Amino acid sequence: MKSNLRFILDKLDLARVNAFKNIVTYKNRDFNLPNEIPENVALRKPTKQSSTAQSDFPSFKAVDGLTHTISHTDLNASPYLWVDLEIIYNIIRIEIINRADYGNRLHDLDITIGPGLDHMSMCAHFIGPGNDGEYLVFQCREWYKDGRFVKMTIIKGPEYLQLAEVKVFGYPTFE
Ligand SMILES: [Ca+2]
Repeated sequence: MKSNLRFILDKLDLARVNAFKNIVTYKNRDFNLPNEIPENVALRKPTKQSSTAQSDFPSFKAVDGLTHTISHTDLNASPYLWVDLEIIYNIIRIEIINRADYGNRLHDLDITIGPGLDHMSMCAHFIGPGNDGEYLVFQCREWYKDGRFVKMTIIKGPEYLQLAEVKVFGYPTFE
């Protein structure tokens, strides 16, 4: 009994390691958080993608709050999708839910953040490839970062960018 339990625990640990092996994450610095829990500030915000494969897969389906709907570009050299949060937020983390199939198309993904699309800087990079339906959590290398736009770009195409959901958690900046 005891050895079976140990085996299960080992498998769980291995699964956890595999799930996070590619994620760049830098944690914890002194920062006085507001009292509220951060919200998903990307939900139903404006989006755009480099192209749209079919009318069933527009970019807004990456932020519609539903995991069974996806955005899906055509085969592009550097396919991208961005979301406009509409105001500047202190971005705490970004969560991406990969498509339930063809998950290995998600790889070499730059996640950039900035006040404008012409002023973007690196938040995190996912080497991948992703697994089907994988739930990925990213923190920016600088732990938190101010930004209005969040952009996902596959930098080693040609590839399709297909996202079930993108969530951005943060607080409005207080200036
Ligand atoms: Ca969706």
